[in-house]
Amino acid sequence: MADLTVNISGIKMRNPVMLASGVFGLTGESLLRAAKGGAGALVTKSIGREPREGHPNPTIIEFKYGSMLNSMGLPNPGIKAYSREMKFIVQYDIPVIGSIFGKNGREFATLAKHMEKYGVSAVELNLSCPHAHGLGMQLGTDKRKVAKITKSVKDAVSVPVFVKLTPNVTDIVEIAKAAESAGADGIVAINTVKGMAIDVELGLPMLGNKVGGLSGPAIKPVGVRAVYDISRNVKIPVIGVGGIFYGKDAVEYFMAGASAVQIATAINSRGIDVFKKITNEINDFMDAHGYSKIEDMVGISWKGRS
Ligand code: RRO
Repeated sequence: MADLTVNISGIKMRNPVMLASGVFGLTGESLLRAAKGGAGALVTKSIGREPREGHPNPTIIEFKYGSMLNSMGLPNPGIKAYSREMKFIVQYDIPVIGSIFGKNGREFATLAKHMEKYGVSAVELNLSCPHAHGLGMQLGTDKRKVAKITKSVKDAVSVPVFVKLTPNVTDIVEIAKAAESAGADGIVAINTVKGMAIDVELGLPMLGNKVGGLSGPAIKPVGVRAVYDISRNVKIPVIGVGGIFYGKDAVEYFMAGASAVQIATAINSRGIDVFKKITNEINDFMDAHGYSKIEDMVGISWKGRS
């Protein structure tokens, strides 16, 4: 039996398979279900200052083989009301990471302080949602804004600060480096890939918001490439996310340079105990290939072809 525990910037996890930010992290009860399903840590849905309903329906389209296009539009109850969900989940013995979004450094810092008060182990800055006006990737595609927001949050809280990046940029490495220089404790890569689908019978966009973010198996190579390039150029840990459905997908991300992984879309196909399933599959792979700890696999692909 391999050692599956990891320590990411001081956050100790029983396994490296985390719940990614998404609709599954909106309530305390659904976070608990992911914990019982075997997650090593939980990331909340992204929470903002005020309650937000999100974009008009339809907000999710499912494709063949498990990929999805969403434009939820950051629905959330607002940071004050979210204290109820946080009070519920922090009683359990599992790291909770508070995902937050705002429109500038001041707003992010205020949200981070609330999350810290609620007892999170870390905050994750959503600088990458692909379809929200003045938020998410509209900030996260500008390295100066990424640095400024990261620094504001670092100055405001003492818990680790992770920055979640968008793949919808020319050079993701320069954005990751800007976050690192501003004090980020980890990079999370990637958020969804901006996309669109059209109903050819109606001649209309399928999503209420017209554009959305693609997730699931279709984007795994995009995520692996991002993690590979980022992790070779920063010293802080990289958490890989995008299209991980099976243990070998997670192993691919470790070998690209990720120290842990996050799962969201796979819950829809494999159920809420997908975390246990993927952890067991990682363990089987490690046993079969003689790896004794996760670290032994991290970044091993770097020494291959140039
Ligand atoms: O809520 C969303 O629509 C959403 C968010 Br906050 C995000 O970061 N990424 C995404 O694909 N959808």
